[in-house]
Amino acid sequence: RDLETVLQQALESNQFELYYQPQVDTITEQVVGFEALLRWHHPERGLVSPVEFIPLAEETGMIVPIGEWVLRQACKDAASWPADIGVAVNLSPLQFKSQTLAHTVVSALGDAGLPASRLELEITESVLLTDNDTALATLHHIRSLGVRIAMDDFGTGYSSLSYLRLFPFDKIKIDQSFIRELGNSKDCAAIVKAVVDLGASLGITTTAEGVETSDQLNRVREQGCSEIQGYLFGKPLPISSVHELLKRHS
Ligand code: G
Ligand code: G
Ligand code: MN
Ligand code: NA
Repeated sequence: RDLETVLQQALESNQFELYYQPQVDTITEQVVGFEALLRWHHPERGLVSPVEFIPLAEETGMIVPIGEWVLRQACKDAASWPADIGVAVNLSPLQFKSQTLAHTVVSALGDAGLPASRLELEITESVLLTDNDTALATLHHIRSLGVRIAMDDFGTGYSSLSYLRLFPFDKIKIDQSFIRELGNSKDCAAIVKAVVDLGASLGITTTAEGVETSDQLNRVREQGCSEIQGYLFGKPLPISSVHELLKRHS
């Protein structure tokens, strides 16, 4: 069977599941939200990483219905969490091509009963690389609903700075590669500091990704990152563990 059929059947037979990774306030160390991360329970191969199947879903176009499922499921899950806890969803460039994305977002929020302010959408610069007039218009429309837009994997692309001029992002997520080297590289520390300061002067908050040690936490806190995400506070968790964690949230 071709890939498209396999992914279609995976979707129809509920083989996809969302895991959630905590996002934590750097100062209070309280959970403020979760990033939804897709998992595929393949009947023969077991748990398949999105690194393996997202590219295939993009090639076949199946990322559009799969992405819609992710958005709807994440909004439904988040609607049962405390009102101060948000949810972040990753979007692929192809989801902007369908021209129905803004409508899908409105519909997902409405069906779940989730206020727009609790949803954040993460995009990489590749969304703005091609056909950026349509993508930009869609992004503006979605942001006008009150949904926040985050730039993911910041610093790894070709011209991240010019994208900050193209669109009023609400959040910058500093790529893990910079955080990993924080303790060993003065240059990485200087880059993280510069991104935080740049964000602050543009009114954009910053999240440090891939924080694994308390030394890294201390460093990004000193540099003024407002949130962190990483194994130090938690790996991506199944929804049952999210509910356990939230029981302790006050
Ligand atoms: O935990 P992790 O292995 O989940 O994620 C690997 C990669 O897959 C990351 O780059 C992440 O952004 C991407 N990814 C995870 N879930 C989704 C999703 O629902 N949609 C898209 N487009 N990408 C996702
Ligand atoms: O590309 P994006 O930032 O959406 O994907 C997040 C990816 O980073 C996921 O694969 C997630 O599992 C992974 N991740 C999150 N926190 C850490 C961490 O502290 N260390 C490492 N090595 N990976 C992480
Ligand atoms: Mn992400
Ligand atoms: Na990222």
